[in-house]
Amino acid sequence: MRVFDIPGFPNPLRVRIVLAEKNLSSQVEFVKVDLPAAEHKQPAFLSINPTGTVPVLQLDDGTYIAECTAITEYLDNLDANPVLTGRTPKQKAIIHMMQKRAESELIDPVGIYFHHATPGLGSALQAYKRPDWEGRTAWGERERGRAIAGMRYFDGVLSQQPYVAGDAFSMPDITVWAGLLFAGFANITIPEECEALKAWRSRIDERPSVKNPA
Ligand SMILES: N[C@@H](CCC(=O)N[C@@H](CS)C(=O)NCC(=O)O)C(=O)O
Repeated sequence: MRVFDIPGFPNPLRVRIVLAEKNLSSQVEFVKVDLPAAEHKQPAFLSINPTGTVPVLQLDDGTYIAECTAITEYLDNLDANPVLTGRTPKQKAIIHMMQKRAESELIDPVGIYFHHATPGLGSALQAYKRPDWEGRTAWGERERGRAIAGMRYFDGVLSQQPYVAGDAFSMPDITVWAGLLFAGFANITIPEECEALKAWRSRIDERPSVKNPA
């Protein structure tokens, strides 16, 4: 298998953590995509992922799978022992629900703020994402508030249970963790009073897969 990504970036890390959780790191070859140079907006990359984002997983038969959720589902089920995406109908449904919230209420708003209210990854990429770039947009600014509201939501969840989808670590924990990492890059800080979220993050920071992703 091959993974097209760039090391250290939040969404690529989601898949690299999954690879480490599933002991698959040695089975993957990484192909670096130069995001600041907008390589992912050129025809060659768009032909493998029309959305123009990383990561993308390439299977040995040539199939390309984009979107961290889909890649995680695939990797988690390879050994018929899905520990990150649920086994029972109820587990699967709750994980899916929290996964959607982790994206729509946290990591996606952070990404919009980063690319539409800050210089993001620089002018080469802004030429594709925001050809009219002049500075901050009201839309981008508003997403900052949505990301902070998302942090407060997950703080409430984590004050009631040890992990985002319940009693066990699963895919949405990885997504919320990556959302907080991305928020740090964008200078969005976790509100002081979100003690449960901060304590959870400290615990997740210590997981072997997070300390040593693929
Ligand atoms: N929903 C996508 C998000 C992927 C994403 O936004 N990746 C970032 C890297 S952290 C990216 O490619 N950004 C470049 C861009 O948006 O132009 C997924 O789950 O894979």
